[in-house]
Amino acid sequence: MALDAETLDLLIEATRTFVTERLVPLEAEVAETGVIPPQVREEMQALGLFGLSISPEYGGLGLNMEEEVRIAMELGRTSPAFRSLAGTNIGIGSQAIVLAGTDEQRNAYLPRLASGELIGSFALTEPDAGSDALSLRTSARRDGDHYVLNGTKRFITNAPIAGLFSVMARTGEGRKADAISCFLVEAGTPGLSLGKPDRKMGQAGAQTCDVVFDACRVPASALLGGQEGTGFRTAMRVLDKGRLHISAVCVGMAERLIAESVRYATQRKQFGQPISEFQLVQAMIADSQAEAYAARCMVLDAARKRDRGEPTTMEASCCKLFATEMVGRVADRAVQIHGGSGYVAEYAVERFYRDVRLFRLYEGTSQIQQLVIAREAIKAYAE
Ligand code: COS
Repeated sequence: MALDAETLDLLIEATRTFVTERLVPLEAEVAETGVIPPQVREEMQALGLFGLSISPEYGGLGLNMEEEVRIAMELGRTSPAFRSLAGTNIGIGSQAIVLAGTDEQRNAYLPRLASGELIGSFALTEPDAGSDALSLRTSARRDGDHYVLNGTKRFITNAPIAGLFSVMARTGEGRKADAISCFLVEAGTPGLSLGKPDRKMGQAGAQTCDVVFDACRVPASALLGGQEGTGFRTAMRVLDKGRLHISAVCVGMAERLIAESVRYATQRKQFGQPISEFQLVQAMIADSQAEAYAARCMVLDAARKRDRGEPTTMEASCCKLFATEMVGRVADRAVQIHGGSGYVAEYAVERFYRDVRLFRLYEGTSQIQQLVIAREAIKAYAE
């Protein structure tokens, strides 16, 4: 454990209280306006949520993976937009620097990412390179002491508020990992511009847009780790961790959906009794509970394995596949238990049903997780 048990319990408790008392009451407003009130960001900063996974050396809490997923489960119990605000700093927006940055890069950015003063964003996906990340086209051409970036990144989480982008760009030819490098590009660099905010099916308040590089010049010191050709493998390692974190968020959301379902089912009466007394409703609650518990166990097991320093590429994908599909089924049952009320915006489950759809898509679709799992399993069992 990176924290002693008592401190971890206090942090979990503080996060739970913050979620329940502060964030849950704001859910409807954020869904309506698409804006998270600025004070919420400050309160999340004060709790240390932006720096969960960044070492104390740089001002973070330095949680290990088990500790991080336990906090992510708490954050999962409310609208995913809140988690998303700190999510890139905890995960994909900081971890490339943690894993592969030079000392100068770590010193320059990690303290401000850990405090939440700076928002980090991860720019891998492109209009023609989604699941097939190796085929990305954004280029970085060396020009003396600089690189010049050209290309478009798509669906970039937190881009509208980001101060720093980890950008995967091509420094070589061909569909191979060695051809891709990672650059740390600051917002405001001439040649970097943003598209208009995406209008999404759900997760209002979580902001995404295109990031466009048009002859964007960055100093050679912006090359992550000072080494060309390592960006793709770093991105994959970042995603191995991110997929576990997202799985934990899905566990928290599933538990919230079950709580909403039980609350409704015990209050709603039909045929002269609460609908929770009907076995067909109970079956839906039972299936959701069993599946959420299975996902919780998987995520904790994979996180502990990662903390022991063992490879967890396959386990992370197993968790991402199971937990994201699971929460989709749980949300569907939650709407079913709510009946017609589950289809109207007054009830949280209507919104969560739309929100959770994204989990099966970002940080690798379910189909990409299947592909990774199958490859790793075939390798392991063939040995
Ligand atoms: N950790 C470290 N290195 C990894 C890795 C991992 N988890 N996964 C792949 N690599 C390395 C491979 O070892 C390989 O290196 P070598 O060239 O030295 O052999 C290299 O990266 C290329 O990998 P691979 O040959 O497996 O590439 P493929 O195109 O066949 O598959 C997938 C790569 C499909 C797994 C990858 O593109 C992917 O995850 N796509 C989804 C992208 C995604 O999640 N997007 C979400 C956007 S970010 S929110």
